[in-house]
Amino acid sequence: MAVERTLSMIKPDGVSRDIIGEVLSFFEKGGLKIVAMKMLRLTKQQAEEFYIVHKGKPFYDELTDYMSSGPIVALVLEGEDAIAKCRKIMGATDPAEADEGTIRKTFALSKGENTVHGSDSPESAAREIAFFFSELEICPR
Ligand code: IDP
Ligand code: MG
Repeated sequence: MAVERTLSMIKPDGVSRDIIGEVLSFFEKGGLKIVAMKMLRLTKQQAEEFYIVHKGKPFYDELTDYMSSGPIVALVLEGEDAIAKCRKIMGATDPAEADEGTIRKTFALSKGENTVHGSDSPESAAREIAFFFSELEICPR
């Protein structure tokens, strides 16, 4: 296992329900360190670019409408095996299939409005971190 970085987001349903702090606690208690963080609202075009790998899928338009519907919090998380660890803490995409004690089981409203994002591979993590943050904005600790 190596120290990795991953890109996470608290999606609009998490920000609008004022559970930012609770979601961050899941990551911090799960052994991941927040090394960068910002709140912003994506435009539809930016959401389409971020989720470009899903272009052509039936949920792409709904997803990018939703992700540009309100503010999100973008995070870089760092730790041993951070990519897999973050996804384990989040739980399955569909909250109905997510394990007990995960963020999505606890908070997600639906398969679409599922509270958090986490990168799925080292390649995605590198692309997604660079989408939101410059190296200067990341604070290793
Ligand atoms: P992930 O976020 O668990 O990696 P992906 O398959 O990469 O899941 O899908 C990206 C996002 O697209 C999901 O988190 C969810 O918000 C949305 N999504 C995925 N599948 C569906 C679906 O079948 N209906 C509605 N939204 C979906
Ligand atoms: Mg994904």
